[in-house]
Amino acid sequence: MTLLESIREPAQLRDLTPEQLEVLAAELREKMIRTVQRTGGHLASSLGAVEITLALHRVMDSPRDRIVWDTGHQAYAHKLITNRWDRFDSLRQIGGIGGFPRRSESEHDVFDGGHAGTGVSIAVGLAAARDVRPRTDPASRQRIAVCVGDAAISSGLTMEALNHLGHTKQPLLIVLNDNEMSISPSVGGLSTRLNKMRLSRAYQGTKSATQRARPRIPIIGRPAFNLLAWAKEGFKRSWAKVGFFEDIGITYIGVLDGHDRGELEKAFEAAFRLHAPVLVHVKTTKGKGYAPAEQDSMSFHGASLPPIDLCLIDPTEEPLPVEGKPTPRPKSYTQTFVEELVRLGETDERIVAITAGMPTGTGLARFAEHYPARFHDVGIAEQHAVTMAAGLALAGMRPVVALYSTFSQRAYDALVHDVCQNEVPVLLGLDRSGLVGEDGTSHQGMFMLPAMRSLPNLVIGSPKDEQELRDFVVTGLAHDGPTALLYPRDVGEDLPDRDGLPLDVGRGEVLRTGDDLLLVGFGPIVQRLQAVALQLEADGVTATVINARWAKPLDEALICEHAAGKRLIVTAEESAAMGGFGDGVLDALNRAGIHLPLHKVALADGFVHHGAVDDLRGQQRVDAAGILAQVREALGLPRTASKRRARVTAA
Ligand SMILES: Cc1ncc(C[n+]2csc(CCOP(=O)(O)OP(=O)(O)O)c2C)c(N)n1
Repeated sequence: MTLLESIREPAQLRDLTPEQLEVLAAELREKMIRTVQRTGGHLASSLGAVEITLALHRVMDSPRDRIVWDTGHQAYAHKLITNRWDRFDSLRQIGGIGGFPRRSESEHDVFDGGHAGTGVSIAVGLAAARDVRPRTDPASRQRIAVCVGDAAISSGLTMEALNHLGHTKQPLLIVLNDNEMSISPSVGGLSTRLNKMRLSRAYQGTKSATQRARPRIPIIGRPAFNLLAWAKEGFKRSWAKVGFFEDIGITYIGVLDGHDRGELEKAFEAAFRLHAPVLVHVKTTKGKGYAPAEQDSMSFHGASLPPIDLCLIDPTEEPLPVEGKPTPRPKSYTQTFVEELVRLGETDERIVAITAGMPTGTGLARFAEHYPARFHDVGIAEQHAVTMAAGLALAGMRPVVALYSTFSQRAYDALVHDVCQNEVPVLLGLDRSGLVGEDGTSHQGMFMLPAMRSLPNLVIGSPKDEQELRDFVVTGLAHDGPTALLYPRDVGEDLPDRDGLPLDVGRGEVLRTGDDLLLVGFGPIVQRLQAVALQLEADGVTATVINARWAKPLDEALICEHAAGKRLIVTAEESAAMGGFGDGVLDALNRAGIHLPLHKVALADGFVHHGAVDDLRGQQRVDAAGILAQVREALGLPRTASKRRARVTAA
C-alpha cells in the first residue's frame, strides 16, 4: 500500500514525518501525471501546488477550517488527500471526479469553481459569516485560507475583494501562488510588481509588517511577533517593502519557496496568529516535479486529449502504446476564425484583436505573430477586454474580442452598457459556444445566447460550418454595430479553405425542402438536422431544413414562409433552452399567427456536468441520434428505426 492509499482524511497528514511527507508529495505527483495521461486535465498548475496543499491541510483543520481554491484547477492534490484517490482515475469522465472542487464530492470542497478570480471574494464572504458568530460558537474561530494564482489575482473581481478586505480587516490567509504564469506568461503591471517583489530579497522598509501588525493584536501580539521574527530569521528571507498589498491594508509576507513545505507551514501559522488579513507570497514552479511540464507549462496547463505524449516518470519504463496512428484532425473553428482574421488584418489596419488571458486557447496568438502592435492580452479581465474594445471602436478601430463563451459571462454589462448602448462596431467572438466537455458545469458555453437575445443593437450569428464562419468574420467586421459570433470548440467539417464572403445580416438559408416538417437550426447543429432529415425520409417523412444563421435579427419571413402547413416545427440549438433561439422562433411564429406544434431541441434547464462532448451530446439528446429520437417521439412514430431506414443508414 502506498502512503497516499493510507490517507483517508487530511488530518492524518499531521501524523506524518517530514520524510513521509516528501514521499507523499512524490506519490501525489505520480498519481496526477498517470491520471492526466489518460483523462487530460490541469496538470501543471496542480503539480505546482502540492506543497501548498500539504502545508495548508497540516496547519488547518478542514472541513472545520475552510480552504478555498481560486479557479480550482490546481486542486488535484487537495482532492487526492481528501479521500478521492481511489476514484481519481475517473477524473473529468462522465459521472467521475470533476476537474474543479465540487461540493457534491466532498465536505472539504468549499465552492464549486472553474472561473478565475472568485476565490478571495468567496473567502471574504465566509469570513464575514464567521465574524458575526457568537464567541461561544467554535465556528467563530474558523481559519479561512484562499490560494490564488498570480494571474487570477489581477482579475477585477479579486481586486474588488482585496480592496474590501483591506477595509474589513477580516482575519484571512491569502496564499499567492506565484509561478509567473497564467496559461501563457502573466501580463500586467501587477505581474511586473510581483516580479520585483520576487527579486527583492533585502528588507528595504523602514517599518516592518510585523511591527505594524503588532498593535492590532494585543493578546496574541507578542507570540505572533516573536514567531514572525523567528520566521524571518529561519527563512533567511526578509520582509520586502511591498507597497501594493500593505498600502491597501493587507499584511504581506514573502517571498517564500512554495515547494518548501516546512517553511510554508511556519509562515501560514504565523499569518493566522496575526489575526489579520495576510497575504503570503510564495514562488512556485508550474509543473513542478515533471520535467516536460516544467519546461513547457503552457502545453501542460490544460492537457487535453487525445493524450499528449506524456513522458513517463521513470524514463526506463516503456511508453504507453498509442492506439493506431493519430489521424490528422480537420481544422477547428477556432483556427478558421483566426485565419480569416489574419487574412483581413493584412489589408484593414483598423482590425485589433483582444484576448483576456487566453492567447493560445482563442488562437489569437497567431494574430499577434502577424500584427503584434494590434494585439492586446489584457489578462484575466474579460470585462475590461470588452469595454476597451468599445473604446477602440469609438476611436475608429475595428476591435475583435475573442473570449470563451463561459468567461464572457463576466463581460455581460460591458456588452450591454458599453458596446450595445453605444452601438459601436465590436466583433465579439464567442469561442467554445455549446458543450465543451471535460471541464464541466463551470465551462459549458450555454448561457450567453439567451442572455444576449434581449440586447438592443446586437446582431447574433453562428455558422453551420467553418466555411460559413469565414463569411461571418467578414460580415461582422463590415457591420456598423456590435456583432456576437458564436462558434464551438469542435473541429469543422474539413471543407476546403476559401476566403470569407459577406452575408446579409438577418438572412437565413434553406438547405433542403420537404412537406412534412420544418427543421430550423442555429449554428453547427444544422449539420445534425440535415442528417436527421435524411434519416426521416426512410420513414416517408420529408423535412425542410433552414440554417437560420442569425438568432438576432431572426429571418422571420423565411421561417414563417416555410412553417406554414407543416405537421411539426423543430428548432435546434446547443444552448440553454430557456429564452434561446427556439423561443425566438416560437415568438415569431406566434406573432405571425402561425400556431403549429413546435418542438425545441436544446440543453435542458440545469448545469451540464463533465464528460466527453460526444457523450454529453448523447446525454442531452442534441446529437443526431438524440434529435432524431426526439422528432420521432414528437411525431408519434415508433422508437425503433424502420427496416428501410436501417438500410439507408447502412448505405
Ligand atoms: C474568468 C476566467 N477567465 C479565464 C479562465 C481560463 N483560465 C484558467 S486557469 C487560467 C490561468 C490561471 O493562472 P494563475 O491564476 O496564475 O494560476 P496557475 O495556473 O498559474 O497556477 C486561466 C486564464 C478562467 N478559468 N476563468
